[in-house]
Amino acid sequence: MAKNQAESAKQPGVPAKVTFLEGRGELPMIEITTPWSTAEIYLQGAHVTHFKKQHEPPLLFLSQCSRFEEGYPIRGGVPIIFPWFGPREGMGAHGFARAKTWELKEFVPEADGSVSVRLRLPEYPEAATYPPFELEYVVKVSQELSLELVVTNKSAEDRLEIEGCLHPYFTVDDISAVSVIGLEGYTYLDRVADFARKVETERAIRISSEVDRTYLNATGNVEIHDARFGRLIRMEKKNSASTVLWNPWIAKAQQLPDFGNEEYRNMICVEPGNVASNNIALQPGESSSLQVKLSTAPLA
Ligand code: TA6
Repeated sequence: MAKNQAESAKQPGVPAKVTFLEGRGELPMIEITTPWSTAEIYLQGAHVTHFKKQHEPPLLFLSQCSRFEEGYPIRGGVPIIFPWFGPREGMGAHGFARAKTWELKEFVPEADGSVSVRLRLPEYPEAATYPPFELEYVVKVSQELSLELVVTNKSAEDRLEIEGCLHPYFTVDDISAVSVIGLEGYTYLDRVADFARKVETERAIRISSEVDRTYLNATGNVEIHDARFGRLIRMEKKNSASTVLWNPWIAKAQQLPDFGNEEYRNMICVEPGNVASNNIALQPGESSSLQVKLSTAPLA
């Protein structure tokens, strides 16, 4: 992997570093090192593929079988789902933003040693069926990983209706020792039961089969407790009315060409967004900012 040493943060005494290089599949990638953590962002999809705090397992799961090819979504990390969630006749699932090359607008080494990277989705033909919009993404790397997806309706007269979601794959030691807390009481669409509407009754959700649930009007924060890693992953979110919970389990894992048959054991997706009946409608000039902060702590 050829490394071109690029700018490094010029904050006296703050060893933050931003390097631009060719990542896997020769796709352009940004490598970030802060005093607490490392991260990687591919320009394809503005895709955060790696975040790891020192002395901890990686926060994000990346499939060993992921393809790194232009136009093909990367499997793992944090895919950006926009402007639609789920399958769509004749088009890629989860919208086109994750398969397109984004533009790096700026990176800002902060005085505290963290680094913020701002990216923008350029105009692409696939967006022609929507009113003109601006889509920007800010990734802040520190002891935590903070993500903000901002969509603005640039039309002078048309309403912009979209679904948006951040689709993080979290690394877990073994899914059998994981519980998800914070979704109790919310109504969800159960994709594995033909999108039946159900109410979550579990305070601590355990995974022992395929789970694919869209929790609606679910504005609360979520925790993932990983008993084997002894780690708690906290997801604090703002301006997100939906949370999607997904683990493919055995059969679905075997159907996914870019996902290892056994990898379902080491990942879980908890996805903050605004999807289904929580989709976003913006009047001309309006913006919507989906924000999520991902942090970890020892599991008491
Ligand atoms: O977020 C859950 C989900 O919609 C699942 O149904 C599954 O399809 C997953 O996303 C992955 O989608 P992808 O298009 O990346 O294979």
